[in-house]
Amino acid sequence: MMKLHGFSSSNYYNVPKLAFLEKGIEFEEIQSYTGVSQDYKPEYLDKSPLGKVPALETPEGCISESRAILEYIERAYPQHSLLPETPFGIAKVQELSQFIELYFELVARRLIVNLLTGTQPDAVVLKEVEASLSKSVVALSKLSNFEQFAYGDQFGLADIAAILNLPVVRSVGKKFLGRDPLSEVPGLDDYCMRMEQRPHVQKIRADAAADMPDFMAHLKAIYGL
Ligand SMILES: N[C@@H](CCC(=O)N[C@@H](CS)C(=O)NCC(=O)O)C(=O)O
Repeated sequence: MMKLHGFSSSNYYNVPKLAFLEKGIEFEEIQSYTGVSQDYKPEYLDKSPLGKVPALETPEGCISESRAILEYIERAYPQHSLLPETPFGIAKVQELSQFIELYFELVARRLIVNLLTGTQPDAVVLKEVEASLSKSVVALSKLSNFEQFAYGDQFGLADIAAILNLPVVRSVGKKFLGRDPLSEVPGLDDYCMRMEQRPHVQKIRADAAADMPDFMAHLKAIYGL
């Protein structure tokens, strides 16, 4: 059975986890927290060279990077496909997924430490984050109207990207910008509410909430946060 290494309050870990759940593939979860180095669980570096979460242990070896892991899962388990049938459709789903990760998640991530520790962000960084998110919000509505799913008429990889990578943007917006930038994207709030009703998304959220105290304790122990 595939072994998925990581922790349930990590959005990146939850990307392949949700793909496995939606496809109905059995997998084993192996808890691995961040902070890996030569001094802390160095053996994990053989699974994920930068010590990042997630890593997937397959019978042929390990794969790191959530995008590569998704690619593997989709090809190894074509049932309940998470991609459209046409080359154009596949590219559009990848475009949207990458867009959400690069221009929303990675931007908001700059303030994650402030979010977790309750500290005020650096004013320059905050300004940069706000400017980037404002631009991305306008652009996102050109890629999806979020009418039914993020792309097309069935649940897929773009939904996984949206469901897992956008919540941090809301949190950062509400906490540090005094507004939720995502509410400015037409259709997105209703779409998110619909997605939250999906049973596997609810499992992801419940597991994340259950893991959070342990993850916070880990951060305190390893980084003194
Ligand atoms: N590009 C990576 C990003 C993974 C990532 O940043 N994961 C976080 C946890 S949510 C992590 O491992 N952080 C620790 C670190 O960057 O050292 C992927 O898609 O898998």
